[in-house]
Amino acid sequence: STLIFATNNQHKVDEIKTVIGNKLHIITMKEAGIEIDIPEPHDTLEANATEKSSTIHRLTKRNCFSEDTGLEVEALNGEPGVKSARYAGDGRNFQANIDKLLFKLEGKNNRKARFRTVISLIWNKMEYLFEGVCDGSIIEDQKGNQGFGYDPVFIPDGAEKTFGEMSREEKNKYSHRRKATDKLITFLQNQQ
Ligand code: ITT
Ligand code: NA
Repeated sequence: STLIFATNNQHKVDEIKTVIGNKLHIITMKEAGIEIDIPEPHDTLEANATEKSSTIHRLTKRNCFSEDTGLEVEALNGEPGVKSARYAGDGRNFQANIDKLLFKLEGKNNRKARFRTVISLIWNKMEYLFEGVCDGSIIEDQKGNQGFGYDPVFIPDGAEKTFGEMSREEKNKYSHRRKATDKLITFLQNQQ
C-alpha cells in the first residue's frame, strides 16, 4: 500500500526514491495534498522523526514515514547533530552552515564525523524506527556541488571524494539515508 513520506526536503525525496525504485510506493506530502511545515522541536533525531511522522499520521490517518538526519562531529561533541538544519540560524542556509562548521574545526586535527539518519515509520498505527550511519571525515575546503547540506565537506570512509562530488547513485553506496531506507524496505517486504 501507499506510504506518505513526511518531509519538506526534496533532496531527501530524490535520494530515497532512487533507493526504493519500485519496491515500495511512496508519495510526497504535496502529492497527498498536505502543505505544512512539520515541527521538529526535540533534542534527539529519534524524537524529531517521531514528531514528524505522528503529525502527518494525525492529519491523514494513513501509513507514513519521516526521517531526521544529523551530522555528528567528534571534535565538537556531536554537534551540529540534531541542529544540523539550523546550525547557522533559522535561515537554513547550507553555505552558512558549512562556513560555521569549518570555522569551528579550524586548527583541529580530529576531523572525524558521521551522518546519522533515523526513519520513523507509522504502519498500521504502530511506530517503528530504523537507523543508518555513515562514518567519515570533514575536509578543510569544500568540494563539489551535488547533493545538499554538508555534502561538499564530507568524505565517507572508503571513498576519495566528497558526497558533493558524487552522483546520487554513488552517494547511495555509502550513505546513512540509504542504509536506513534498506531497513525500512526489508521490514515492509516482510509485512506483506
Ligand atoms: P524535513 O522536512 O525532512 O525535516 P530538513 O531539511 O529539515 O527536512 P532535517 O531536519 O533532517 O531535514 O535536517 C537535517 C539537515 O542536515 C539538512 O537540512 C541538511 O543541512 C543536513 N543533512 C541531512 N542529510 C544530509 C545529507 O545526506 N548530506 C548532507 N547534509 C545533510
Ligand atoms: Na526538518
